[in-house]
Amino acid sequence: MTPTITAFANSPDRGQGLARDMRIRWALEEVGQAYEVRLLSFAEMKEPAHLTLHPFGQIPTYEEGDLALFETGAITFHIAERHAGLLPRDAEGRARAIAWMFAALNTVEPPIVEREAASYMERDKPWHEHRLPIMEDRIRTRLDQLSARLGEAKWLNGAFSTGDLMMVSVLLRLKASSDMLAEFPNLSAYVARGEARPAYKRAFAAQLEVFEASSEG
Ligand code: GTB
Repeated sequence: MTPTITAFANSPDRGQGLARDMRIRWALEEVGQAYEVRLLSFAEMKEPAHLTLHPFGQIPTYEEGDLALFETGAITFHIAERHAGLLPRDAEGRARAIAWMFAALNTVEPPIVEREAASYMERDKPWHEHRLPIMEDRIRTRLDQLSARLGEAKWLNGAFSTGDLMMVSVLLRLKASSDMLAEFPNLSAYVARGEARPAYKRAFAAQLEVFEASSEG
């Protein structure tokens, strides 16, 4: 059954691939699963029809027959469990890959999102210039630790996995809004390896097409 995901009809990132539907598109491309996309306006995301799928009125969602999922971690995990290619076959390797996925979402992404949100919402506040270096230090600590763990390895846990997919996605968000990633050459190269994957490129092109179509109209 072809799953349907939701995405922004007008993504604020103008097709840079930073909205979270990109992670799901990438996972589906990695496993070779075709999918459909339902585009939503901001207003539609808050309407009852979408709220039954996503209690917080956000994108992305994932529908496959009777199954409706929200949260990129849960959706990506579901895809990785149902198809070969995103999780190691052995139980311990799978557990480690899943740990990296959670690390991306729970440990690395929060300080990145906090800095980004503050730059939108607190930029004009008197405390912002004092808080910004504190937030950036928090991010740097995580990058430093991640860089030390990755070392010269290609991926975080042997072969490319859902843990890398999520970590690269999170780091790309930082790369789009700061120069911090460039301070860590092995992490920059890691992200570039992710972006070079054919599945990533297909997913990126698909979401860019949405932006291009909306700007033509
Ligand atoms: N924890 C959830 C998940 O992982 O699925 C978070 C989902 C989420 O934040 N969705 C955002 C959303 O629907 C879109 S991705 N926001 C609308 C709302 O909450 O009302 C976040 C995002 C948006 C825009 C950019 N950008 O323009 O660069 C990047 C990321």
